[in-house]
Amino acid sequence: ETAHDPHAIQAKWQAYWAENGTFLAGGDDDTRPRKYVLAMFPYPSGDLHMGHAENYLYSDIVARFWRHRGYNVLNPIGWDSFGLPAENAAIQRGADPREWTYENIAQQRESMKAYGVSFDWSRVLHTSDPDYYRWNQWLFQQLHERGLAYRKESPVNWCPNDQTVLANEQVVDGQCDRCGATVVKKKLTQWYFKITDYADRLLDDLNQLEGFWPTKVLQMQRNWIGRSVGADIDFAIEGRDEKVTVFSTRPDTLYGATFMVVAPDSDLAAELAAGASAEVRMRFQDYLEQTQKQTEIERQATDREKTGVFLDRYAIHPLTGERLPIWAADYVLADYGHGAVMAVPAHDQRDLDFARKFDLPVKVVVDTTAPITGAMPVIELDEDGVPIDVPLPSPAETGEALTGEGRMINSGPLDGLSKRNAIARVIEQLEAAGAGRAAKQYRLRDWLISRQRFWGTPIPMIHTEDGRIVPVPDEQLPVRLPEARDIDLKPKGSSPLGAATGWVETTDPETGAPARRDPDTMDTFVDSSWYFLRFLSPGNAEKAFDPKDALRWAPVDTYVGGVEHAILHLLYARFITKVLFDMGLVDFTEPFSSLINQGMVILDGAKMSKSKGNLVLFSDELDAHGADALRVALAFAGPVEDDKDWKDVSTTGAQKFLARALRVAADVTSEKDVVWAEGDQALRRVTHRLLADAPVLIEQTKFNVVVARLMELVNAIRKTIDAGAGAGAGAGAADPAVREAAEVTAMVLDLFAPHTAEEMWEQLGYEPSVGLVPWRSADPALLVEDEVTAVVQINGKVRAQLQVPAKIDSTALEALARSDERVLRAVGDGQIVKAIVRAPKIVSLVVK
Ligand code: ANZ
Repeated sequence: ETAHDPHAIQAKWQAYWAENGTFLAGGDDDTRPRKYVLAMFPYPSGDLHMGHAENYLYSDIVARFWRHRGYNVLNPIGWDSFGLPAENAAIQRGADPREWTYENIAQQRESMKAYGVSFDWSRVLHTSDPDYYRWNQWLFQQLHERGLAYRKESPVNWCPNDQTVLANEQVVDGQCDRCGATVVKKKLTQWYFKITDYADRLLDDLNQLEGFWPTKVLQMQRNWIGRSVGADIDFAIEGRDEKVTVFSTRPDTLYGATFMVVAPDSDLAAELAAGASAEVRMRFQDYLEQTQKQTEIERQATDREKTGVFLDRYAIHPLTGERLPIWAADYVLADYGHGAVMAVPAHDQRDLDFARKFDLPVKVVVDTTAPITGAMPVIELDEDGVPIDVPLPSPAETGEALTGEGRMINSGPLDGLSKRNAIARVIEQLEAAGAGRAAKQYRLRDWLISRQRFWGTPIPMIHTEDGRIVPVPDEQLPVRLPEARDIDLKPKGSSPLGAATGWVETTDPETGAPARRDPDTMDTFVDSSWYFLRFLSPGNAEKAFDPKDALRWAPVDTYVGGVEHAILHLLYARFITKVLFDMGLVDFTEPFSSLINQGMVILDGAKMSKSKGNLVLFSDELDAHGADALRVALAFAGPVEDDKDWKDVSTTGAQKFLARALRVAADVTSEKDVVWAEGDQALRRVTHRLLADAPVLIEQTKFNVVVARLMELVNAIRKTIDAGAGAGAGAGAADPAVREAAEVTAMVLDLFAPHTAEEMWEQLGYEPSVGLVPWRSADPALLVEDEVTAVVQINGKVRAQLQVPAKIDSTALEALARSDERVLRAVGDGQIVKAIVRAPKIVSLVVK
């Protein structure tokens, strides 16, 4: 027997699928229910890697599954083809980023095709194509029209290496998430998308996704949005007309505020210092310089020695009229809340550390030893059982802030109240005094979308000579990128497009006067924030997408991708979806109904990377083992969300399994019209249990379990064939159950090893494609559990026999016995005084 050549059958079936459009989504006239399955589209940097192999495998399993279940499935693919790596590679090699990008796309496309993914290849998109990014420009203008795209000057994250700004989301531990350089702050005027307008909806709508998205991702999104609830409190400042507002999550502790702290790098600090003595001004200036050298992380580290300067200015407590000294200290951040806090050292650890360092007063306003409703007070007893009166510790002495709950003290009208009631009461008081109100704060910041780079979507705005900023008229879209060869791409702190004179110079659409294009390009996360909608209306020249198509297909039913996108991409896509909903263009508010995050493929416990030289290359593995073996090995390697160590991924094991599967199909000798019911019952049970369980397992994304069950079925088929060899007509290879099992194997194997499955299907005498075969339903009669006969004895005499499941437990068996008619009759007026039960076989009753 010759071993099968995976590459030959791959080529054969891939050509068939392409020629027959096997996996194209059905059109408008297709009446089947629809499913939209999507793998996060790749970035075309070099060839695909093992992470992609996993990603497209899982989404393909789901897509193929739904086709068998009778759905009209859309499983499209495209490329996220703008971005820095293309540009950097281009700069290093002197190549054109466009050529580099499209060469990589061609290579990745080949790999995907060789991998046998059932994509709808008629809908391919590249975000760097003008007919895609034209709609990015449209989207930008839509946001601009609605006040959701705006310019402001503010300190931004600046990557000194890539010479561009970064969104907050792209700064990881103070470093550029692309190149690892330490990110610095720089004041620039940039374009922002007003995602903060949607903060509440972005947070609250996560509840809809509970159970459909990984809990970890939901939590990361919640933390990122970071909603805090509390109050804004206004403090009058001596020698200043305007009040200063602080945000506090603990307004209940207002009576414990003993000083105020402002962020040294805020405008407020500079202004307050400017009104102080020359000496204070100098000390403040020094301190500011020190602060600017610190990263945000360093500033927030709790174990750091507190630093700060007294500004020699005073705030007035809004309820008591006390004078509170104002300090500048770096633990207060300029861009959170209002850049100023009321310091309550008794109940906030940072404030306490600061107060102890600089000898500021500490005033306790919450008695944390007092019992509070809903919590059991901890009462310690002495030797005689008399409660020990626990004294309230002094934070000034212990150095530990009292952060727990308790009852208010030293707080005038708030005394005796719980935290919750005190918060409500103090907000009423502040409102009455015109000195405060309930307020919320978010960690989320507006989305900075301008980039000073070439390879991206040009921002479709024009700066006129008289200082207006106007949209490029719709009929002039797209604003195309110029040819790269005419431009110096080296990063120099401003967009290379600004130096492309012929490109940047334009005219004012209203007056015809000379004007300049906005030289920046958009963050590529704009491109990926709505691409899933473009797949629905491929090539539409009038619209980004047709709302009718969106109504038909969207939202995405199953989205598959890496957990590295848990915040950025998913948050932006959710935001843009809500904007499109508000525009009336889509009828849903969440883009991805369910989300699968695949684990990483690692090697010997370590992340693979080019720099470590431990890369397992996708195309190498594909060449060596063929697509099906690679797919089966990965699917079998473990639960979807787990990391998979490549050294535990057995492509040889997978190859052997596939060869066995092919062989059983080849061995079948019965005709297509055999009566399955006449086949071996034990084998039929294995087959039908797989038919019944696989749909549940697939929906639970337990793909590895389904592969294991397929292996079990193939083994069972082999056993039946071998056991029946020579046993006469209708046995062994001729057993109808063998044919049935082989056919089911082919159908289910299609999810994992589609080329082998097609080959089996053909062997079994059918026309292709096995990929479109309707799922066979399991015969309930073959699913009943194994049963055994249990006997019920009464005083030693057998009175009844019961058919019970083999797995029945003693309690259930006894209950069955006691309620059996024959048993009831035999017991009559007697009393059951004892029952001895040995599940599943015997129940012995003693009756008196
Ligand atoms: C008084 C107070 C008393 C506070 C207390 C806490 C405990 P989250 O939960 O992160 O929103 N804060 C406000 N603005 C700040 C800024 N720009 N930089 C640093 N800290 C700032 O934290 C809100 C709390 O952090 C606020 O509540 C404020 O301190 C501080 F027993 O006000 B609190």
